[in-house]
Amino acid sequence: MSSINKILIANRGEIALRVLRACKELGIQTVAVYSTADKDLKHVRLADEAVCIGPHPSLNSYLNIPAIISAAEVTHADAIHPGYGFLSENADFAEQVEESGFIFIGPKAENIRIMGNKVAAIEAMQNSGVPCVPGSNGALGDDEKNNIKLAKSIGFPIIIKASGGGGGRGMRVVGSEKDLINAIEITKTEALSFFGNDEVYLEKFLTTPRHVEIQVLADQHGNAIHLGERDCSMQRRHQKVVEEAPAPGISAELRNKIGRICAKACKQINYCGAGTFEFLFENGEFYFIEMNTRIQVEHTITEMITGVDIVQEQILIAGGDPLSYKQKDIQIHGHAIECRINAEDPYNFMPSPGKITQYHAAGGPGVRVDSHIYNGYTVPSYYDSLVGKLITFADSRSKAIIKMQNALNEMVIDGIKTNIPLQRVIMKDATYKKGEVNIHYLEKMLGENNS
Ligand code: MV4
Repeated sequence: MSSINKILIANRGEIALRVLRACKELGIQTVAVYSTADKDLKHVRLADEAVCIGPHPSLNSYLNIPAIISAAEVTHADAIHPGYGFLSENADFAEQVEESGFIFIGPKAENIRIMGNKVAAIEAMQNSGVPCVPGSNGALGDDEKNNIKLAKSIGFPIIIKASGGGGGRGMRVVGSEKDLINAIEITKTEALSFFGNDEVYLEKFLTTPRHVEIQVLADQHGNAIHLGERDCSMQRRHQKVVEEAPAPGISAELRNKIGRICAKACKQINYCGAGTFEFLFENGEFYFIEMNTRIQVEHTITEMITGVDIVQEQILIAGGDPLSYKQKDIQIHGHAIECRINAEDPYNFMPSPGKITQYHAAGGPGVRVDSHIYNGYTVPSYYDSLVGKLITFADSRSKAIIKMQNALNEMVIDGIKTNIPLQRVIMKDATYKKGEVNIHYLEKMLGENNS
């Protein structure tokens, strides 16, 4: 039985509500923490206790480690769930949570630290048999001749990435030898100022990949399973817009092959909790790029096709329970799509905070809405613009798309602008319907084509 009786939720918005619901279903008491701008959040009202941890700037509240740990102390919480963003992949936070006598709902600090350093992450994965992009296999040295030789042997175009980066920050594509040395120098200088670490590495640049990621779960007893893949190629400026599971065109055989490799890698590095292996997928091959050590926004679609409550599993694992499922218990059924609903202008993407005057959520069989908004709620301007996730589930991809078209038409959010009109366009798009979208598709469709 789990040693967790009370969880502090160190996040806000829809994911805080998602974690709160998981706690309630497990019979676990909840503590909400909130900034002064967030006293009206839905999960704050539903939590057993709520503690204001500071003013609206994230640095003074949701990123304020002493304030969060103090809130856990005064409420006698047993564990802290970090959600996504904020402190969720901060190894120092995970360490301080544990040193203060609380359970961090996530992997050990050491694993978070390794995955935060992309050179170390790739090295660990390569040693565990995960396929990686051909590249420098480590940080670049100072020898210019060596670096040119290396790039030529990989073949242009190549991409230079900062070891401290990730999620699209600190990268530079180089098309030919003449630009290489200068690009390395600029990327190093930027990396030092952005991440405090000037380590950079080099990879073959894949020109038209899809973004396909594998969800894993691992417990403290050496068990690890995979829950299949998600396709997250529909993105703009490294912000995912639509995700789906399973990925179009990936066979059960290919899924099981890459999934087993990921689960085995988890065991080899003593990984624990939920995790995501991010791959680029091109010409039928997977290339590892990064691992995320947190619950992700798009975990919902994997839940729909597997029936596994990933947040509940995170909590049970952190409490010391073994995984509730063996690999053979995991079956993939049907198809799920998630449309992210953002408070933003659907044409120029400017944030659109403000008061929601009318809210009617879509519904019906196979429709899931994960959102914290309600009639009269004011979306603050200080945080990211995600106000909800609309998820549909059906027995085929084409039926899930039709369900999503109808659900988007049913959804009413008045008083602010949302990207629902853009999502309606995407769901009618012929290339999307064919399942032939790569990571550049949406920006091209929008006429932006900037990368
Ligand atoms: C790449 C790549 C092409 N080739 N690496 C961007 C985010 C970060 N996770 C890694 N990224 C990329 N790495 C190689 N060797 C193209 C991207 C990339 C991308 C990846 C996933 C989703 C969206 C993207 C958008 C632009 C570039």
